[in-house]
Amino acid sequence: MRITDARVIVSCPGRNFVTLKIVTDDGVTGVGDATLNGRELAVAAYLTEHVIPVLIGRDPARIEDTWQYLYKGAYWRRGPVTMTAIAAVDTALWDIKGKVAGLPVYQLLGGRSRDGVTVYGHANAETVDDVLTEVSHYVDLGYRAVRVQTGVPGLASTYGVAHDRMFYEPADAALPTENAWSTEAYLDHVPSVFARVRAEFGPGLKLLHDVHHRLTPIEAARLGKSLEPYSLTWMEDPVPAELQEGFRLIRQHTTTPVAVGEVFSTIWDCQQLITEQLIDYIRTTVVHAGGITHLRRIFDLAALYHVRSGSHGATDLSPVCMAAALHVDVSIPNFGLQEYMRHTAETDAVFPHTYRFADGYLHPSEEPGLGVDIDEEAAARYPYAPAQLPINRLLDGTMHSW
Ligand code: CS2
Ligand code: MG
Repeated sequence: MRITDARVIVSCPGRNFVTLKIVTDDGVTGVGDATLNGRELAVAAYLTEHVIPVLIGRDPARIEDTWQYLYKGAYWRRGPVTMTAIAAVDTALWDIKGKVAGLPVYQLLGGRSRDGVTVYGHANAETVDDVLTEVSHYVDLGYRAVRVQTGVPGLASTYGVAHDRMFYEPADAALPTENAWSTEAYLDHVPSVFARVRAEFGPGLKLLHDVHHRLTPIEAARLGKSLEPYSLTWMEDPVPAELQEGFRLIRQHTTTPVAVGEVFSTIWDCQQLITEQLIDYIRTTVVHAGGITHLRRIFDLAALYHVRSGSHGATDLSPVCMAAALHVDVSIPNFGLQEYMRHTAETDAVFPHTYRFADGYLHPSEEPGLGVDIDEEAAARYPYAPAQLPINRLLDGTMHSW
């Protein structure tokens, strides 16, 4: 069997997605998500100009060798663009391998370790009263876990509070919109939000919160300590994670579990966080951390150190990524939670898939391969539209993490 063609499909059904489709001489095809929010065309060019030419003629069954070829062969290693491109190839090759074997990919990863993949929803609203209504909505839908994000009094906008409650898309303009931020106002506000939510919904519901890279370690320690009475499942991205040792300071002060990793692209980005047990959940994903092959390595390292998976699953990760993620989630021994921001109907129409939500779980496809594809005719109806993520400044104008 040989790879005879590969093409990059950029489509914008409500938001931009980049998809790699690999074609073999047997006619079997595979797909991989290559979407990097706000930098989509960088990955598309990397694949088109530097990867696809070396794929033609290769044996699609040699997934590991292809991964090593693309990783070591680039000379310039790691980073989100390179690793997203490698991820797309890897994912498409696993799709092909499953189709050739006549098995859903999770069967090639060791089979089921659980009956379903527990997912979390996204309750968000400007006010606490409104967010209570949103939490109730997700509980009624059957979710066992809900992320809670509200506005911050005195701030015009903040991360995680969407215009459309169900579908959150932060890349909202061709050039970055500007947000203003006050850590003091945020730290004063958040504990009261979770006091209300926990009081309303009791101890059984898993509650999560995304800090979105905005604090210093000591500020994160203060936040974690203030949230301990409300027993969160995790506090996400409390600080920018370039300084992995910085998490030691958080650990010294609070038992609120920490989840990090959606912006990581390799095992080396989180090696110290995992091996020093500075985090409780690793949020790396199929699309941004080198595909199924590399993600399995990260989760296997994590399993040695009591760290569970908590993969990113926002709307800017396509249904191709979600389909692949579920095959990993359902099979690994140290699964924690899977983020599940629902895609819009127009996105789902471009990416027909057979994973399904039921009773708080997502269930992977039972079809051979990943159980997802891209409808190229439908995709062509949605041309690329430039869109970038916002930037964030402190009230005095200082650039800050968004
Ligand atoms: C967020 C994302 O889902 C999350 O946890 O961090 O919404 C993130 O902001 C986007 O994926 C960025 O494109
Ligand atoms: Mg996040």
